[in-house]
Amino acid sequence: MKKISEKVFNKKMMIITIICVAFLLTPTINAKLSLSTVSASTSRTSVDEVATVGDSIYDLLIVAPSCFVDELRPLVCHKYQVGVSTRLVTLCEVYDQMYWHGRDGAEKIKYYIKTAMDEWGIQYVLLVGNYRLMPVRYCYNADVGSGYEEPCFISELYYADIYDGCGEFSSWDANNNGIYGEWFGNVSEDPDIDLYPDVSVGRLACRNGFEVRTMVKKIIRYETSTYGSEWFNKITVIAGDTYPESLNENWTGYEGEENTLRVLENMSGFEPVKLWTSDGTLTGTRDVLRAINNGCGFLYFDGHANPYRWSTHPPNDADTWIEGLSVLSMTRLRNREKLPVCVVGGCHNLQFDVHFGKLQDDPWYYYTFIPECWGWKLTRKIGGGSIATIGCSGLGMTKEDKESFSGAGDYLEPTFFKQYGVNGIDVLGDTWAATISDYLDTYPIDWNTPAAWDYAIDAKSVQQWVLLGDPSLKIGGYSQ
Ligand SMILES: [Ca+2]
Ligand SMILES: [Ca+2]
Ligand SMILES: [Ca+2]
Repeated sequence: MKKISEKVFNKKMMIITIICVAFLLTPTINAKLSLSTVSASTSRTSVDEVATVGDSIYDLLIVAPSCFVDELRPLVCHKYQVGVSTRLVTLCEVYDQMYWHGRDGAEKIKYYIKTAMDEWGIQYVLLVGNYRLMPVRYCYNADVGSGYEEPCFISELYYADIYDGCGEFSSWDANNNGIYGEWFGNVSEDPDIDLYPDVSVGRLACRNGFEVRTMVKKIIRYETSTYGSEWFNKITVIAGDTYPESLNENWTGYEGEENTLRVLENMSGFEPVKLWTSDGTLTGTRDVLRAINNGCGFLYFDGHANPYRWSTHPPNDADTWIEGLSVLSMTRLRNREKLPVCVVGGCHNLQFDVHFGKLQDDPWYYYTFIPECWGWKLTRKIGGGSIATIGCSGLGMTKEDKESFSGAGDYLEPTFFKQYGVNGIDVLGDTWAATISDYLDTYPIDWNTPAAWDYAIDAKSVQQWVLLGDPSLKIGGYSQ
């Protein structure tokens, strides 16, 4: 995917002022342009064709409920100022223009994204609103027989995997029954989903205008003030013995800590801060709060979680849990403008449909009764937290869940840091997308295999990997 930094900056600067003024003077957003004249079912057009067809080319598409438009205007102006041409459309406009396309809200949004890619050449999509305000797609790649029986989970990758392998719109519903990404039986009922992202998708899971204003301020401040800051050059990694050997003789070593070492290998230019249970640097929440408050550009947790808290084990001690951070304890973070990009390994940290969303059978056990999930609270926190958080909307999968004993989160998470630290991909959504593509290159999916087995787990690993944050975010900020 083409990076923003490679774009022609000067030309865009000339039109920034004009567009910003025009935008601010426009009482309602007119997204009609030529979108409405284009069939949403046409196949992909090349970048060259886009340049001749469309009146304008946008990098970033923001889709939001109309109640958030005023709060998002400063973000649109800021994006123009840093050379990211941005189009803000309301959900009503999306539904209006996609009237004849899409069976439900999520599919209409996906058709709109496809059209915006074909017409405008957009590379980034920012969805604004939690699951009540902005539709989510539930993916039914089921963990049958795993003991947890998670039939479905939120997949934001659905909005990013626009084209199938033949360049056609990818519905994720091959058998056309309105149940997406089905994998219940001995083979997938919705096989051959491409999964490769064609656009980078992130979400601000805001519940109200106050949270939108908070996130807009955080993003603008991060992109304009982070560059050159000393704190950014640190990476904090937090882990322990994820799978105590006492439970299974194959679980030798301290899996979480081993993964943090793989991450650090990929981030050789950064000063590491290690919090491990094995050497006593991680004894509880206070250690985590202190490390984050000191400032770091990146933050990586690897262990166990639910929507409320992240924890891990000391070495070979399955009975003891060491809590790292919870929705409650993160209110004590005071890292202010020193906002890390956070990647978290664990179950359900980014299950952002908690609180009467897709309630589990036992909301008290699964912590789905809480008002906001771990990943969103950390991201939207005032006075600190993260600038963006990446993790699992469903049950986090690791190599221990696979018969082949390789891949899943153990490959996915260190690969994010490889894409940034080694390959230099420094726009957050591109890093997210490149990580997923790398995973699929390494672990191609065989859809003619049973549910809940290795290939289904590989598919789930990427399907449930959610980015809560701005996909067009310049990691480390802009130099000017
Ligand atoms: Ca289906
Ligand atoms: Ca694709
Ligand atoms: Ca172990």
